[in-house]
Amino acid sequence: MNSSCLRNAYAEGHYVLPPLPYGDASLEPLICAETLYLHHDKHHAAYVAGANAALETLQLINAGELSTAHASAACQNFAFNLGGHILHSLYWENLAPKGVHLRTDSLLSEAIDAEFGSYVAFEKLYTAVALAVQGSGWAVLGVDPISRRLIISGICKHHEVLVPSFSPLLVCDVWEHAYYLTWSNDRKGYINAFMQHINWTVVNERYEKALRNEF
Ligand code: MN3
Repeated sequence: MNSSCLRNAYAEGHYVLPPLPYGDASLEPLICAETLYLHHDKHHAAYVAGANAALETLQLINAGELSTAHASAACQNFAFNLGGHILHSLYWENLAPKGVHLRTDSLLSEAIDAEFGSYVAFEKLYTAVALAVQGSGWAVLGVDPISRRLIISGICKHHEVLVPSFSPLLVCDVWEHAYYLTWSNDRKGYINAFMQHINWTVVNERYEKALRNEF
């Protein structure tokens, strides 16, 4: 993982909810203030609490104070909740109130052109993947750790259909709680608006760190 926001997601032995980098109403009309408040303060907070609870269960098993019969469920809970904590931390940071353009002389811009042909082609594929996620999940632009190439992939829930060691650069939450109050069932409208609010400076920094294997 390669983002500075994750340093604010853990403190003194516990996962913690990082503050939003902007106010609740900053992403209107993409995301209404009520959605942003509920999404951050309730949904993301619940994943933080769930990750801490699952970690505590695993520590009890490790200490012999709880049966190993609980291990499978604890691992599932840990992956789901920590996955949610990580993805949401990345999500808040890769959005900006007015969006920040991708510099055409940036490494990421060159890589997008090389991999997808053009920014427009990238946007089309990313949107298609985000629309195609079945049920609740995420669209992710990331770096394959073997080829170092850019890949667009979908994630089911927070932790399924996930490539190990894949470095996420740009994540879009397509769970209904991310957009339903603002966009109703129009997921495509939400994704199109999301594309206009990306903080490409942050995404390019993540790309450069991923290439340097910085975590
Ligand atoms: Mn969410």
